[in-house]
Amino acid sequence: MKANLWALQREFQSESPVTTDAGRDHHLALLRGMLCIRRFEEKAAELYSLGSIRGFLHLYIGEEAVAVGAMQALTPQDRIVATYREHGQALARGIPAASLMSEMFGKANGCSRGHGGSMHIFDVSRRFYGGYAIVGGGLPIAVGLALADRMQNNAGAITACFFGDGAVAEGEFHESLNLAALWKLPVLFLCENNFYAMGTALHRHQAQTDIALKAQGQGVPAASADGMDVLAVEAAARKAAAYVRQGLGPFLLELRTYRYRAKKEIAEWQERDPISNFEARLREQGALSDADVETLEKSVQDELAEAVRQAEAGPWEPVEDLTRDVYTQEAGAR
Ligand SMILES: Cc1ncc(C[n+]2csc(CCOP(=O)(O)OP(=O)(O)O)c2C)c(N)n1
Repeated sequence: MKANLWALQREFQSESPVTTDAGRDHHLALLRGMLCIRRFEEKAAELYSLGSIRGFLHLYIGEEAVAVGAMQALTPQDRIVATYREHGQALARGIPAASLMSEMFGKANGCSRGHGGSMHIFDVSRRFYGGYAIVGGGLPIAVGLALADRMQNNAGAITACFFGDGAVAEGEFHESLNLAALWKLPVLFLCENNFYAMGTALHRHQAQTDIALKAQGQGVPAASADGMDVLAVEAAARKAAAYVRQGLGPFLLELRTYRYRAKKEIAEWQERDPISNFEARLREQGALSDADVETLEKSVQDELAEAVRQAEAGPWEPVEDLTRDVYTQEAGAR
């Protein structure tokens, strides 16, 4: 059994991840998805500096291909657990920008009624279970959700768990992978390796920097893909999700990406920017014109302008709701 798992892993790694046979509409949807995240984050940074958004704000600029590509492999029945840098996953999952922006303003019309803010985006109707400020905190939650699906016979549903390379330093990472493998639970672990735990380089906090190898140590097959290439992410995520869906147990996909930070590195990584590169590729194929780009930009700008309008106009939570969701309410009290 194990031998087959490692063979699957090699197959992932030797794959040349360039294209899928998806049509032009699909490609434009991927591009729009990434563009929407980029523009949303730029807007959020601006509104943060104006004081409209307070608390913490962790942006996803540069990593858009990971959220958008991976989300293609998931169905509405699947569950998603993310980190504190989760605006991208939330938008890619279909949480409306207005609901997200209102949450970041702390307004009652936000998806977590303004109680969560940027790091605690939650939307049960879309099976989006956070948003965790605790590094690695989402992994055991994901394993628990997958166990619940197993116990409730929700065959075919999988739980996708996004986490950063910083989380592999946590005991929870090893404990979660071990239990998921031991009980063959349907968890798709998605490691967004941007090579930094916020500001600490991977090689400065890990003796073993090969994350796929760490997964193997816990009996979880793993593979790596180019997280700057949305089609490569989609292809790898589809394959990994199909494996997990068969009931063979968890799989870990490491997506190598970059969040723009150090000046020297920014220049190098910007050449691999997931949006401008994908745009250039579609243009080369004659699948994208200037007019298309203008239309996409305009539709994203309109959507975000409306999101900000709703966030600004949204009501504050009434004082009476201060303890709501803190203590159990009596039945019918809501
Ligand atoms: C359990 C825990 N320890 C420490 C922290 C402080 N902390 C906040 S972000 C961070 C690094 C996280 O790195 P990574 O998961 O790679 O995410 P990135 O910021 O690179 O997206 C740390 C250690 C925390 N939030 N939770």
